[in-house]
Amino acid sequence: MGKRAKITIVGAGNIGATAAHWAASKELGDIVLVDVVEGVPQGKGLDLAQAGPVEGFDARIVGTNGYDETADSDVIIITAGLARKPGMSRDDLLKTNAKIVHECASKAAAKSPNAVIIVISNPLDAMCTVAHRASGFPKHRVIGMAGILDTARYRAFLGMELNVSVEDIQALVLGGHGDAMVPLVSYTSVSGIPITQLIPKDKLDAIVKRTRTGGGEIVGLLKTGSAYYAPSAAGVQMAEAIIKDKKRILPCAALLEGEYGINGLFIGVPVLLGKNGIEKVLEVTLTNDERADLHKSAAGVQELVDLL
Ligand code: TXD
Repeated sequence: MGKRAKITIVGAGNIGATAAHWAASKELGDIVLVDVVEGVPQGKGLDLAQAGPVEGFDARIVGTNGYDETADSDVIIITAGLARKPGMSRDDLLKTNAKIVHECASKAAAKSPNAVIIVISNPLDAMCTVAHRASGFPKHRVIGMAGILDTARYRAFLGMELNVSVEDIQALVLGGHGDAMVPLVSYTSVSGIPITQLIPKDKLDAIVKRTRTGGGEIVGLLKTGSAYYAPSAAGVQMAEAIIKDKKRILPCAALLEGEYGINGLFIGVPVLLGKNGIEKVLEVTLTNDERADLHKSAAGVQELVDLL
C-alpha cells in the first residue's frame, strides 16, 4: 500500500498559502508549510486543516519555521521571497530573492534528497538556476512554474474574447517569465480549430500583448503585491502531474542544454511531467520569428543569471 504523498511548500505568504489551499482541496497528500515568520505557517496550516471536515479532504497539514517536519517530501514548492510592488520589475527582486531561494532550496533538499523542486519565486528563470545549484539535484528534478501561468492568462483572455469554455482552449507560451515571453499563436487552438480562424489579427495581437504584461497588470491593481490565485494553481497543477505520474505536457521552465539552440539556462518550454519530474523536453517547430523571439527572451534571462 503506497503511503500518502508529501508536499512541502516553502513560503506561507500569498502564493504558498493559496497553493496549500489548492493542494488540500485536491487531496494531493500531506502538506508542510514553511516560513520564517513565527506563527504564520503554523496558524495558516492549522486553519486550513480545520477546513477539511467542511470540504471533505483528509490531509495532515502542519506549519513550521524549520525543515525537520519537511523530511522525505515528494515535492518541494518554493514560493519564498519578495513580491513586486508597482514600479518594480521582476528583475529588481534578483539579489534578495537569490539569497532566500538558495537558503530554502539547500535546506529543503537536504531533508528530501529524492524530491522534485518546483520553483515559483521571481525572477523565475534565474531562481531556477539558484535552486538547481543550491540543491545539487539533477536537472530533471528542478522545474520552474511560469509557462502554465502565462499560458493560463493567455487562455483566459481568449476565453473572454470568444465567450467559450477555457477548457477547450489549448495554447503554448514559451520563453522566460518576463515581458519578452513568447505566446505561440501558431500553437493556439479551440478544440483543434486554429485560433486565427476565430479571432482577427488585431484582437489576437492585443491579447498577446496583454498576456505579456499580465503580471504587471495585477501588480498595478493590487498595489501591495502580485498575483497569487493563478500562480499557485499552476504550481499545484505541476505537483499533481508529478504525484499522480500523469505524463502531462505542460510549459515549464527547464534547464536547456542545447534544445532550441539554448545552453545552460532555465527557459519555459513544453515538457513531459511525471513521477520523475521532467521526463522529456519537447522541441516543437518554430517559425524564424518565434525562434528569434525565444532567443531574445533567453538573452534577458542570461543577463540576470550573469548577475547572480
Ligand atoms: O509566475 C511566477 N513564477 C510568479 C512568481 C507569479 C507571481 C509571483 N511570483 C513570485 O513568488 C513573487 O514575485 C515572489 O517572489 C514569490 C512569492 O510571492 P507571494 O505573493 O507569495 O509573496 P508573499 O506573500 O510576500 O510571501 C512570501 C513569503 C512570506 O511569507 C515571507 O515571510 C516568506 O516568503 N519568506 C521566507 N520563507 C522561508 N524562508 C525564507 N528565507 C523566507 N524569506 C521570506
